[in-house]
Amino acid sequence: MNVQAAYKPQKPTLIDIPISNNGGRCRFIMRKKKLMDKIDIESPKVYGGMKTDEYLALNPQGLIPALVFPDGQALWESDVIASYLNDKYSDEGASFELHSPEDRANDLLARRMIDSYICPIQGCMYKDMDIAERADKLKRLAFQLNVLSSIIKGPYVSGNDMGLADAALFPTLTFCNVMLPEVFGWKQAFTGSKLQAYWDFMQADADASQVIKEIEGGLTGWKESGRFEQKGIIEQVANKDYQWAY
Ligand SMILES: N[C@@H](CCC(=O)N[C@@H](CS)C(=O)NCC(=O)O)C(=O)O
Repeated sequence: MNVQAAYKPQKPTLIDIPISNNGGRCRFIMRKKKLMDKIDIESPKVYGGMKTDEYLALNPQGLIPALVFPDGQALWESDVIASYLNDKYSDEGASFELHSPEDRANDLLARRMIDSYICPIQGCMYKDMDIAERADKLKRLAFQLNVLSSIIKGPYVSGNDMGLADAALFPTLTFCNVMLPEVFGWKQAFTGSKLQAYWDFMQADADASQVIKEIEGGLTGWKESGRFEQKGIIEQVANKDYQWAY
């Protein structure tokens, strides 16, 4: 899509903020492929925010991340950006290629789990919503995390090789790992044993750990600014007519 925007990137630029889990998926690939000098990262503030006409001309969904180019083109949807980076820079840095149709299918399934089932309800951990909706979505999140656990082959999502699903999963798991215990009182975020082992494995990866720190930093900011009180979440969770911990 061609746009006339006041902000003109000098090189391919990921529009993103550190707390973004969908952006974290792209930032991990950028780190693994050593693209940090080739691709800039800018906040959507350079367009005045995500809902301005300038930004909506690039990403009509008004969401981050987006990958914008000096010629005015843009890509959006983190899975699309991740696939593009893997394709465009296939010869650089780490590989995300998997070697059997079965492993590739499992990788795609895990990415579908994140994009179609988990990210659409993750807001139950931190967005405004009424108590019944939050409790229902939290229950669904607990179920989906267990489904996710069941498809992990280990040590990576699809076995011995890293795939694009590995970039997709751990940033969202970071949200769960912080907020499910701290805000909703879970004993541990990952009750599925394969998911816990997977989380431990990814946390030990230096590049993943950088992205995890970026996201955790944003979540600490939310906590310190009183977000969970302001959104009424702490008050809702005190209501024991609903189940909050799984
Ligand atoms: N399916 C989209 C989801 C993008 C998305 O929801 N991004 C969040 C940040 S991680 C966002 O922009 N939220 C702002 C909002 O909901 O207004 C993707 O994978 O890129």
